[in-house]
Amino acid sequence: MSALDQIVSQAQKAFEAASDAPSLENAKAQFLGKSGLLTEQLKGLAALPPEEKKTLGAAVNQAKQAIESLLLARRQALADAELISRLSAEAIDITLPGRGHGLGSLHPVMQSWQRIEQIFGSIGFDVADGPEIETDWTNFTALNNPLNHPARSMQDTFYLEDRDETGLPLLLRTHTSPMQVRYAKTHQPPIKVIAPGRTYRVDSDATHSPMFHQVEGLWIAEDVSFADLKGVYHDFLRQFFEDDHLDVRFRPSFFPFTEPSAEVDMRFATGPLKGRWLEISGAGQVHPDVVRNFGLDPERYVGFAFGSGLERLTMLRYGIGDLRLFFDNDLRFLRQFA
Ligand code: 2NM
Repeated sequence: MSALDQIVSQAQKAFEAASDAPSLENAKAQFLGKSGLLTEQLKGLAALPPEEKKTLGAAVNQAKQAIESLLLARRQALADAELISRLSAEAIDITLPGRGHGLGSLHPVMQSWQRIEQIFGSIGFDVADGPEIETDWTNFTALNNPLNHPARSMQDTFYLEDRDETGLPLLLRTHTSPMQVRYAKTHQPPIKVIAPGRTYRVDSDATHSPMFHQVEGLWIAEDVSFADLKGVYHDFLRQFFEDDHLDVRFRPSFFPFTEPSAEVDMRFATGPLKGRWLEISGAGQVHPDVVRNFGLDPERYVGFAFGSGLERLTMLRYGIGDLRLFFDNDLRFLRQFA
């Protein structure tokens, strides 16, 4: 074997022995580098006579090409091996079934909200929706709340630092009645509307949450009476609780925005709570001053209003004993209503 052939086969062995790219580049330097074995051969040519220089030169060049193609082949082989090992290390099993997405479901309070809209919608009530940040006038004054009423105190109402155009601080609505005011001022009688929504009071214990839901109803026309209120509300409760024989009673009470006013109690005819009177709502005939604040003539228009807590209605419907369960986000609780 010629010296050149020996160098080529030495290079082949060195390249084979290189197990990664850096050691292959080191091996390349041993043969093709500045003082590599083949480079030394080329340097040796200079001293030879022209004839020998020509033949030996051609042979050295051939050997160089052979080494270069061995190098390229080895580089490719190492790159392929690297790719294959990365592919198998990063492999994912695309035949595994997916984890799936939970569908989710409506919170029980929201289910009550929808039920109530459906029931009142079926007897011609519109649904009003409006701001949760309210003015002093719509939340209190228009509803006949005197300026010194305790509900207006900072102990009961969340006030904002921003003020309205009259200079009074804005507030988080303490009931949905301001929505009734907004609706009545922008619609002509007969007005039949419910206003469900979030309300806020400075109150937090086992039976009070600082945010809670209310639904209020309002019916204003020339000829509605307390008898209509009793009929509508009684019928609503029977439908909502799916108890056709549920009883309702009205007890005299006081609200600034209604006169006369009543507390509404109900009594199930069936189920675990059967036979016990339960407070469920407040109601009354809308006070003439409030009708006037709606922009209507109280000599011509009368009507009634009522208000109930959605949490309370929902607890009674499902037999839930603790208000705080609604706000804990515990899936074990919520899944029961999915
Ligand atoms: C209640 C009880 C009684 C009520 C009054 C009005 C309005 F806007 F007409 F004045 N809306 N809702 C009302 C009346 C609310 O909640 C316990």
